[in-house]
Amino acid sequence: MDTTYHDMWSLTKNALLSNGCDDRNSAAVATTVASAEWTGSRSHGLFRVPGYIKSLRSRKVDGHASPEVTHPTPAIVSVDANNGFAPLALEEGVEALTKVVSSTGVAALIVRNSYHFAALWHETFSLASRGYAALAVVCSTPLVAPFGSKKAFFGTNPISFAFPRKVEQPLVFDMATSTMAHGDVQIAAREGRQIPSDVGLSPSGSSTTDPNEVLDGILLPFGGYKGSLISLMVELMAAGLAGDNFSYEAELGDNGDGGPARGGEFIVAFSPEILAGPGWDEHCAAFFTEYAQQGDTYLPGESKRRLADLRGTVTVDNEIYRTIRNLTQINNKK
Ligand code: NDP
Ligand code: PYC
Repeated sequence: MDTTYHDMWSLTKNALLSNGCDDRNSAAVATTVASAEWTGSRSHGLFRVPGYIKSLRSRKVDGHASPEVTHPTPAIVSVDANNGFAPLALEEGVEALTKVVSSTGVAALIVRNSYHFAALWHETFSLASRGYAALAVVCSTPLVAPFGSKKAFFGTNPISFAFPRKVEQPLVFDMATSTMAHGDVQIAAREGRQIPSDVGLSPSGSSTTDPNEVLDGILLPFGGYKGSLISLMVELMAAGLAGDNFSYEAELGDNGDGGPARGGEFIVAFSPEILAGPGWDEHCAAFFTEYAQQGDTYLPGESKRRLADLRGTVTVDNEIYRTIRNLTQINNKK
């Protein structure tokens, strides 16, 4: 079916509100979900709403959590999400980080005690739209076998990087460090599609194109040992440096409700104006021009242009839409 940004936002917000989430948290999650679906990130759009609701119903997540922002040093912003969903903590953290990095040139944001089920580009894109380069990482629960192993140990550990441009809209990329995001494998299974043979292994450790076998087995890191090392780095930044759960620790403490896992997020922001000095934009613009001339290259972030105009519709999965509406109605009848 076709639907609008505002309809997806209200659908998500009402579903969360009717399952015990307060207004601020529901609105922050609804913005994350609707923006993802609107810009084509199906694996982290409406598809995730039933999981958010499961974690409210199991009382794993506090839908009324109020994040606390502190500044351990002038260049560090620390946000305790207080057992809430990540989006509200990130909204407040990014606001504080923006103020800090404008004078320090480099600044870090650590979010702790949060439940993360989202795409990361939201926060890096927001920083780059205000003139700062940004790198964000998060880990989750064991889904991916490190290179040399056949046992899930890493999360799908995404990295997002965004870079500002004065005239054009920012460059932003956001990618799982597994060959395919777990959400996309789940969607392929639901739609009865095969997946490439390098995405994962079956429970017996053999190569397969059946997404259900990969969901029962393991995912593989992209790019062999090199991707595996980047995933290792994500664990160390998002858990080791943020002082929160590694993916394996998140699983040990999880109640298995199918919702997001508890953990942290680590973001570093950079001011090109302070680091590179005046003229950084023209210098980088020339680089992007050269990049575009190298062949059939693509500068990631084009999909985010849709956020500038929320008119029109997108096509969403009927079943997911109905499921979310039912999760709202069932609870309203209680
Ligand atoms: P994709 O493989 O769909 O895309 C990865 C990136 O590559 C995008 O930024 C995309 O840009 C860019 N890109 C695509 N094609 C090209 C090309 N030809 N040249 C250059 N760049 C290209 O992402 P994933 O499926 O790996 O991840 C999807 C989402 O899942 C991410 O938002 C991620 O944050 C989220 N995720 C969240 C997790 C969590 O624990 N919270 C875990 C894992 C993933 P563009 O957007 O412009 O198309
Ligand atoms: O799609 O890989 C994924 C994922 C894991 C946790 C949240 N999203």
